[in-house]
Amino acid sequence: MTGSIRELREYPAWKALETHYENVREIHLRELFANDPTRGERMTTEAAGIYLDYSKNRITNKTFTLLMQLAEESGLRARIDAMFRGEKINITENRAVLHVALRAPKGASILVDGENVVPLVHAVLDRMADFSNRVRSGTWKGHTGKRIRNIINIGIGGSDLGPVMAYEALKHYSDRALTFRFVSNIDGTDFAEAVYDCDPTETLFIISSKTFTTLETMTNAHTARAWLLHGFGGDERSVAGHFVAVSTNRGEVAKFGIDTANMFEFWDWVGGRYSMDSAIGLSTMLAIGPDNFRALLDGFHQMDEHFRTAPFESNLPVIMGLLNIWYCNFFDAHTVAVLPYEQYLKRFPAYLQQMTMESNGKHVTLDGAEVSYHTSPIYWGEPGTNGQHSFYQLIHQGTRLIPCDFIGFSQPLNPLGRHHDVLMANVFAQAEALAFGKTLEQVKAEGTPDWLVPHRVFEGNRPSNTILADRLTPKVLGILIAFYEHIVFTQGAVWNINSFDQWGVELGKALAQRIVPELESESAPILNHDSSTNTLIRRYRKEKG
Ligand code: G6Q
Repeated sequence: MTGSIRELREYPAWKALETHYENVREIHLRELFANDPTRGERMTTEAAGIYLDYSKNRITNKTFTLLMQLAEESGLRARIDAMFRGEKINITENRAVLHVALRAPKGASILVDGENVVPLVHAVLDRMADFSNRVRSGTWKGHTGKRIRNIINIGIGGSDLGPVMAYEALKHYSDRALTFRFVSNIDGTDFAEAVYDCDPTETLFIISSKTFTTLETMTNAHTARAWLLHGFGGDERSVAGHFVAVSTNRGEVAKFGIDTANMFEFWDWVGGRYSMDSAIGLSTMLAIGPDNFRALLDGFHQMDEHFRTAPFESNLPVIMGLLNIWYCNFFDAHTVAVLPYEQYLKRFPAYLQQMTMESNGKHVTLDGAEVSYHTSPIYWGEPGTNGQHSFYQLIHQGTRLIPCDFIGFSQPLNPLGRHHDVLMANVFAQAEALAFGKTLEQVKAEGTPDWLVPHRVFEGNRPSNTILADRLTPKVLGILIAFYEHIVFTQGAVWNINSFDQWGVELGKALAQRIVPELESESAPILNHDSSTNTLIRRYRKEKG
């Protein structure tokens, strides 16, 4: 694969960036803007309904050119093409990576092992639409003939975070006659609270699990089954009207007792964290209806096409991915804050945490060699303006460099007096304050007593991107998610890592399986862990009563 032969740090562009960094690291954004009055218009780009202002980054024209050169040298173009062609770029699991096929229009052709998968995708979408229409209209009845009022998605990780985020993000478009809940945690509280006020005769469970073997999901699914049966006096026939499954594993679904006619399929070439636009999005479709779901997919597809075809210099995800590399690998920034100024996007940062960090939190290259540079930064965030009254202090005046992505919309979904103008004023003000700060002279000129002056200085020069779209519609949400998916892809390609496996979650899972019987056994078990783990287990056993 291109890029795997030479060590990243040996690329001419990387070496040039190292030298260039030393020349530009001290340059202040104040200077960059003062020397180029058109910077704020020039360093912007727009595609698929997204306007990106990247002018408040610590870059010059030369930085931009070198980053583009880095993308070329690391074989990004070939990697993009390989993904869209359905090549098995997830080499450690020998799988294609084709979330882009989930939103390809009818009539497109994407081959996996010689089979066009696009018709399969559309067949499942049509079944999902039919099912959603029946539930939403009340034609689908529960066991006692009542219509469904509560929908509970049981899943975890990629089978939960996307559905939760999308439900919250698109609540404005959802059917308010239906209540949606999401159970993920094996902590019994999650399930108990989800069903607290639900009537089993009006409740539908969606068991969402690619493998249908995940410990948390299967435990919650069995608890849900028991809860339902309890409500129906043990009548096993009730399961059919109240359980559906989303999975790749027909055998396990049948074993659980769900009629496979009520199973919605997806495929091993859809990674969990890239699956919210597959049948894993069934809860989303139930909430917003098939037409809105198709608009969401169309949004994804528009960004896919932009990523696939646009020259790197105007390619939104490529630019953003490279800027992240600039800060992560040259400025040694450890994190990226994603700050949506849109209350409906309150779970978007949590969703991005998995997408970015599970994808690019890797320590070896595709060849298995230890990397000699940092990979994924830590992604985190909260909606604005709430974050401003909490952690923004550190971003403005702390000792760490935290590049920020501000996300805002021109039109509110709930227009209320001045609210939206004030909200957006804060987006622009925060980015301005971070970039330009407030100098010692300015603070003094305000008549601040000398002893207080240093506390009130903002050094500025803190980078941010401002991402604007017109309105949070299903389509725009799709565009935004695909935007970040391809940012992650760009980073992973340059770092020459596999963004599509997640072996790092295995060890803890295996150790937990070993410890469960040690906690449950009647008699004191022989413990062979380290002294800390042994002591913790003994203390827990003693105290749990
Ligand atoms: C995502 C991961 C992981 C996965 C969950 C749930 O990319 O693979 O978060 O989605 O572990 O897995 P199942 O869908 O198989 O239950």
